[in-house]
Amino acid sequence: MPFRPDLRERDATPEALWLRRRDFLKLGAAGAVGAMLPASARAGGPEGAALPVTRRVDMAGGEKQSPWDVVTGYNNFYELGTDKEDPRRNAGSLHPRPWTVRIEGEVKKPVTVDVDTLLSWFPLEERVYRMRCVEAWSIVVPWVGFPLAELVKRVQPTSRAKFVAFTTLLDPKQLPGERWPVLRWPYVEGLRIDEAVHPLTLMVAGVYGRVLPGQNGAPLRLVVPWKYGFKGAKSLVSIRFQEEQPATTWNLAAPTEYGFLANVNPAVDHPRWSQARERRLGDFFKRPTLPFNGYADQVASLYAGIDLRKNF
Ligand SMILES: Nc1nc2c(c(=O)[nH]1)N[C@H]1C(S)=C(S)[C@@H](COP(=O)(O)O)O[C@H]1N2
Ligand SMILES: [Mo]
Repeated sequence: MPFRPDLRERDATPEALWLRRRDFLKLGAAGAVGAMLPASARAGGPEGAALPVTRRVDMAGGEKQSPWDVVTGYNNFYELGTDKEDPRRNAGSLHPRPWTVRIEGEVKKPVTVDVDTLLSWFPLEERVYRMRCVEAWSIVVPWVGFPLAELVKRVQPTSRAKFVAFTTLLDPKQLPGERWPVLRWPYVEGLRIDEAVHPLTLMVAGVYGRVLPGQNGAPLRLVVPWKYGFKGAKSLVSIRFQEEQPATTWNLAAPTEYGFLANVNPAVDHPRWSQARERRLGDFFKRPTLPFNGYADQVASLYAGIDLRKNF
């Protein structure tokens, strides 16, 4: 499949259709039609091993959480396919355990560690966040994870650590989409160090109290709720501290469309569509998109003096 710069826009609206199909499957699951569907196609509630959660915080202003079926069935994870229902269908090829993560680069205490050992170092909390995709849909998700700041404290960055680079697994056997040059693989993302240690920045290992499904980036992924969803790199194998600003996958693919900061900004349109409004999956009407996805009071000061039109 050749690289198509419009690959994502074609997905910008048909989620209404997708949701109707899910409703149909839900109805069908109760009867004979449901019996014929593979388990993966049946709509249901949270599945998977429960995670020990020590604290629950609602950071979505009491908004209704998006259903499990939507959070785990309508995904962007191009390594598992480019259609929204592909990642759930194809997640079986990804083996998130055992799994090793490297914490490396400009730190005093680099470590290569089994993901469950890493998770045992930190109390896990549930954080309900609004999530805004660059494609102008949004969801409300009860993530389970720990603040990246806690990990940063533990590995002790050197004074040269100005940025953090995140790298997804490169293994076409587990992530078959990597056989096609849709994007450059592995998927890479990055944050400034001050963004990385911001208390909202979460390393996520679960959702809805359960261990993260493959399609959501098991066993460990990044979540930065004031930025567009593409910053949240999935299925991480490396977290590297470095002096230089890291390359990022969507910026490499289309630098005029996707910047490094990628802060949610209703005032800066994508060159091919407006970012002023968004559709919460499941809603009929669109709603206005909020600056920094509604987290401006907590993060706007990080960008004081920066022209956010130029630095989109
Ligand atoms: N490795 C990897 N990470 C990724 C992506 C991807 O294609 N590959 N898609 C990104 C995009 S565009 C979004 S909106 C979020 C979606 O996360 P979710 O499926 O858990 O909602 O994952 C992000 N992380
Ligand atoms: Mo996205």
